Amino acid sequence: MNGRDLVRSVKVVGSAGAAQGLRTVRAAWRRKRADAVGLPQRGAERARVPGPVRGVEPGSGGGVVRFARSELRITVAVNGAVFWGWDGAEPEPSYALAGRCPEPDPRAVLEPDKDGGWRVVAERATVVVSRHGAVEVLTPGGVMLRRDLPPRWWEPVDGGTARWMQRSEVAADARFFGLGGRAAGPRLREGTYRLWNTDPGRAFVPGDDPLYITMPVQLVVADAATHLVFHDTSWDGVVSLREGEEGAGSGHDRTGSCELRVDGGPLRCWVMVGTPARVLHTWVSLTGAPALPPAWALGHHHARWGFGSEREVRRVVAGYQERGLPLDAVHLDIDHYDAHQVFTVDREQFPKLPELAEDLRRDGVRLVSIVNAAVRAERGNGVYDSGVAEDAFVRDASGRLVRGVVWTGESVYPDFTHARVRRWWGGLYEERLAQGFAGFWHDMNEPMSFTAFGESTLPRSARHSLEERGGDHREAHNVYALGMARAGFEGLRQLVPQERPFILSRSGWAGMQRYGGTWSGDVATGWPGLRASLSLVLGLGLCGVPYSGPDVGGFDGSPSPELYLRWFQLGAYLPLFRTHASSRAGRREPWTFGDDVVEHARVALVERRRLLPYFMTLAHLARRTGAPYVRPVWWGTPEDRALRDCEDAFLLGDSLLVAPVLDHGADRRAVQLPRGRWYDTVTEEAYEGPAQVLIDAPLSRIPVLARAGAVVPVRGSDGELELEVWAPARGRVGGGLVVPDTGDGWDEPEVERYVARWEGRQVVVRRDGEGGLSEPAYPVRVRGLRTP
Ligand code: NBV
Repeated sequence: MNGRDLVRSVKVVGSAGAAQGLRTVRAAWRRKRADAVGLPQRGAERARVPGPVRGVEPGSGGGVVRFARSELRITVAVNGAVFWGWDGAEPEPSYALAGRCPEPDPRAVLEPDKDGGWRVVAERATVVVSRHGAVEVLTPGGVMLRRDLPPRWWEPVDGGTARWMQRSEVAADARFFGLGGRAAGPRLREGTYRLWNTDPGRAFVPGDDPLYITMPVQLVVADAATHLVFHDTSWDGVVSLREGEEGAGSGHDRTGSCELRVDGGPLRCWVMVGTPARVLHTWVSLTGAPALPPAWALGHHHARWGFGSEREVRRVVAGYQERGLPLDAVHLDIDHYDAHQVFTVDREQFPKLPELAEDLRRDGVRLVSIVNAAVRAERGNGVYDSGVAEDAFVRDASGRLVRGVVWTGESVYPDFTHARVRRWWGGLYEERLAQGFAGFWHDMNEPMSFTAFGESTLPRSARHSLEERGGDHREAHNVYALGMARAGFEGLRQLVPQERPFILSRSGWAGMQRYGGTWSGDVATGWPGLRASLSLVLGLGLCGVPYSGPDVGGFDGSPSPELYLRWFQLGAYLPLFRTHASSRAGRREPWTFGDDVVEHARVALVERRRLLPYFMTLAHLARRTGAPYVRPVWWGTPEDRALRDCEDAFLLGDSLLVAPVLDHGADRRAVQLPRGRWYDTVTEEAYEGPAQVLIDAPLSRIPVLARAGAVVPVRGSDGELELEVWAPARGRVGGGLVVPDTGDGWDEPEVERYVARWEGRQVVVRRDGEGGLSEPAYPVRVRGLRTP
């Protein structure tokens, strides 16, 4: 047991009593024993490399290159993504892909290259395979983006899964992003990042790694182009990154490097090349469009572990209402369950939940329920009984149910890698809907099991269906939560077909955006935690998961009024805007931090409400294009190297640049601007980028800048849509998109396009539609006119 495990076990024992502590000790031993008998022992291994090339077999979209000891399949798909797989690996089956694998692009052919190698020339990238199995990806102009050296496998002599390693080089100027939700970043500096979804067991800070969502997805930004590479294997692994260095014109550049070591599974990957926007578009065309949240989910949410009773929920909601503070959703945590059991209600403290839900709904507030993955292993618990009848729970190698420990005590885990089990689980949301819940918040689905020592999850030997192919937890672990999200999503589609499901999932994997979003998990209260909140949202967005946000105020402890406010101000510009905290933490209602904070929080809440049509538009665009709402400042200008290193500001869509205050005591801050004119949205002062400018950031607000020419849909004081237009620079044309949607159904509103231009001394806005230019149907307000 290492020091950290000890601390964790002491914490669990201390917080949940001696009986629970004992359970975690027993569970840890059980896990150890199960793995001792259920896992193949690591014996002698044989190392292997592909060896020299022997021949090729051309096929549609590419073909197969044969080597002495392996073979490499390369296929360019019609969406422009390039697939390659060693040892016969094909794109399917895959948990990441949405539906069927895209068709091969018949224009891409395998042709001989110099020195006995081969290449495939496609529209957006050229792939060159050397005669020893190195694979290079080049831009169409021939600039090298990535060079994967020949892989290496270690195979157990007596059969079984091979481990493998792949080392790659990237350009000296390249920067790494992605790998799921990481607490430090979004730029991933030199270090080792693990690929194993993990509850850190305590509130986390930057540097704690891994966290709940890991993904073998790297987005690499370099002068020549951006590329995304996805190694499609769900097995445990580590990625070691080292950024390159440029020799300041000396010609001695050091390339960046990446080394991926994985415990098993196929060695196969997808690469897509282009601009960041193009790459993300290709990525979601492969792994699925991000689910569209219902309009209410883009408002403000208040969550709390430990409301404890209906009365307390009503009291907090009334607190918002009495002060005229906008509120759109309230989340109930495990304390509203009967003895912490999922899909139950504590009837004493929450005797009339449907009535409460209805009352809140009348006031425009939705109720969201936590949904835990583990089920208390006890006869008489309806979910357990029906799950046993359905044979839904994970078993060990000898066929016994695998038991873990969570708040409910000894618990079992549904096997979400089986379609039948997902259907059964999805049906259980009927009970939640009957209680009046409108949204769902999946927790503890790494999956988590409290443990006195060792890993806080299921034994690696635990058996899973893996869509009836059969396998164990080593392969199923990282896709467990993805399966749970799918179960919830598909269940809700059946139960309430007219509504868009709302699901947050703490853990997940590549493709999770198809079913919903996520939140930070237990981010530590403190300034470093505030910073981590932004890193997570940005990083996840670059992996195709655009909807997320932190626990505003942090999960544990008590933030100072200043920290709380700064967190609140940041949260107001993130897709999920939710205050939440642990049952042991201090209060999080804005009014508990004093009069100034309430007034400043009110400004943030009112501004969020005003921006709702913009957020809704961004949600629709994310679904159609994969572009996250929250983007690094380099999104549109990745060639601007100063921006690549900027981690303390972000673009909200195309139009706004948000510069949160992340430091204690700051009342102004430096902001790195991309090229073009930017207006401070409060003072209307104009700045010209690229530049670094100092902007006031009094406690009452964080700097938000609007791009000159932007057309931003906002909610006017009468609640109707208005266009806020920021004057283009003279001689320039601006514009923006609007997707008018205020609902939670499946209507497909049209994307409206607007253009803004100077006509004489006026800025004029027109809708650019099928029949040409027309007057907008909404009121228009032009701002930024003071600057010539
Ligand atoms: O359900 C309680 C908490 C929840 O408030 C939090 O948001 C999750 O990240 N949950 C973790 C379980 C905590 C177990 C220690």
